[in-house]
Amino acid sequence: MKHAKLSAWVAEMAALCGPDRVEWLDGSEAEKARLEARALASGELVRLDSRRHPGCLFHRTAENDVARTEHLTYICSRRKEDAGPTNNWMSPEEGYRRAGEIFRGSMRGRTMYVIPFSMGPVGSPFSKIGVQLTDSLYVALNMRIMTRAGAVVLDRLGPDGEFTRCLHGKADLSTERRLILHFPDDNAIWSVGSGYGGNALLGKKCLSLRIASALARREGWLAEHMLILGVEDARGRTEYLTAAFPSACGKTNLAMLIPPAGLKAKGYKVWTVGDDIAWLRVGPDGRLWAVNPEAGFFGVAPGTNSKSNPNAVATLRANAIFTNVLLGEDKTVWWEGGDGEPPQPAVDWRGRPWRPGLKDEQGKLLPGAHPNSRFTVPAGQCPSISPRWEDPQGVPISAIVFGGRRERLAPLVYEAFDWAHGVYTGATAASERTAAQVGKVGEVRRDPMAMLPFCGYNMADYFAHWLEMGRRIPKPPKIFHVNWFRKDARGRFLWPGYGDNLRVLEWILARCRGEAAARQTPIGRLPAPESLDLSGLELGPGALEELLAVRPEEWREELAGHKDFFARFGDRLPKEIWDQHEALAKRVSVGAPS
Ligand code: GTP
Ligand code: SPV
Ligand code: MN
Repeated sequence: MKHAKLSAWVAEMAALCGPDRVEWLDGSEAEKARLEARALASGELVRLDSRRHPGCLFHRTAENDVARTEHLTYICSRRKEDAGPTNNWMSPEEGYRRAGEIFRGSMRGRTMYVIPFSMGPVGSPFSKIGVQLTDSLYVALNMRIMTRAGAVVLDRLGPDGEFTRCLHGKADLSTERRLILHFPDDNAIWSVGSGYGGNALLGKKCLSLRIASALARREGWLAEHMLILGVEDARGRTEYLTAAFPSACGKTNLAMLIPPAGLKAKGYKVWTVGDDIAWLRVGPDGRLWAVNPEAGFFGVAPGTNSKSNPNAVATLRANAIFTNVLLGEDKTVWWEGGDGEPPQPAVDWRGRPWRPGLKDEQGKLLPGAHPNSRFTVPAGQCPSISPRWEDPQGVPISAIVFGGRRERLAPLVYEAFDWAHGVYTGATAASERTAAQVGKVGEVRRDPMAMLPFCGYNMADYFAHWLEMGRRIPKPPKIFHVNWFRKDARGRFLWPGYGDNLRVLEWILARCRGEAAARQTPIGRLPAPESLDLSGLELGPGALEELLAVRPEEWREELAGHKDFFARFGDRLPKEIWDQHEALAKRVSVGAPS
């Protein structure tokens, strides 16, 4: 079936980029073998040991290209104010011109792959179609894992279906000639000069969050940086929740949680629906329903081991692509916080010889794997994958959880008083910067709904849209805030995290059913002393009190940060956000006992 607009666009982009060949991908197994063989021959990919890592590949990106580059990421809306103060903006004309100059002739000697893909199960009412053009085999092979790609999508698109036009090229991979541009008014994405995940796999953050969030606002739904999981109890009842944490703050781990020994008797089972992105719509029953638009996981490797995340380790047994990890001469891979001993001899993420304990000139320990090294793997291989993960209708959501990485202040968990307060709680979430983005690691920055780098329009309008959604959902989920990352004075985590986080989810879901007890505080409802099940858990002395402490004086300081952040939006910020701000200020100034 011919789609005239699609053919014309591909021809136009090929004329701009000048590839030697244009190849349409069909998604078949034969095609996968062909692409892999080509990438192995060129050295772009390395085949791993077939016994230890069957079907797995290794790739190293350029040293200057190992994380998303937010300072080179732009929203090219027609009007600057529509991008808002938290996004970089460029006019569409300037964007097309500047990126066009970099793209021009950049694919000479290369093949341009045409990848039709669906975000969401093909044919689901939630789903959106994109077509990505790329000169990277690594990107093409990753897109085949992360999305539903190939001929079925073209069939679905028909002769005149809508699709997001996604142009990607490596060019010379220089940061001087790198731009990640979004054109929400044109339903288009142009990304040039990077081969790294979130910059280059355009179905992920670019389409499913930045472009989709703008679409979602127009169409009355939500595109969010959230995992989706189901908790099944001993009686076989499954309840679902979504959670928004910033990059590298625990979404993949929570989505694949294994119940801790102490809760074993209760017979819980956690089902993974998605680990990074959720698209949410109001269902016919008046509840909020969610699908995971992705088909694979692009997860953080360091820290993944058979104790912290056994499901991820099992998922990674085969057919994975590992990026920027340590590579042994024996063609096995390893990362800091991974299982077993690192292979020797081995080369690090920069391609240099590496051994444990190796230090740089300043005496700093050098890691073998980059802190943002990643794996790509089909979601269907995950032992905890939900039987409903590809349900075209999605799953019904009982609770929405916001969170971040905060050493201090934010307690382990609290419940918002209502939807509007929940929106305020999400909008004021903050987190310490991680290695998933270029910049100073550890610095606290506000990251509303974990969407700061991913909202494709003015965040003031985004808050208004969230408030509006609350009015449009007859049976809205309850909203919560969690923080697994509180530390004691000596810098140790107060909460064990990982599997033990189920204890918090248990309280959250019980609250949604009106079952667990809570204590009213100025910031929200916290677990009443005996309402968290801590059986089998040994916390340090005073740890629980500290984890559940709410200190009005600390919150008064935090409120100043909220105010500074919101002031950036000027008149565009919904009045309800200021109302919530004032109400919170009043509650903490009264100084209710902590
Ligand atoms: P993105 O893929 O970047 O969006 O990240 P993510 O939110 O999926 O984060 P992920 O689950 O990959 O975890 C990132 C890091 O946080 C890893 O090093 C984990 O080991 C660590 N981590 C995850 N959950 C917990 C937890 O409950 N407690 C502690 N202390 N660390 C955690
Ligand atoms: C994140 O940074 O939130 C990720 C990885 O999930 S990336 O695809 O690079 O955005
Ligand atoms: Mn993410």
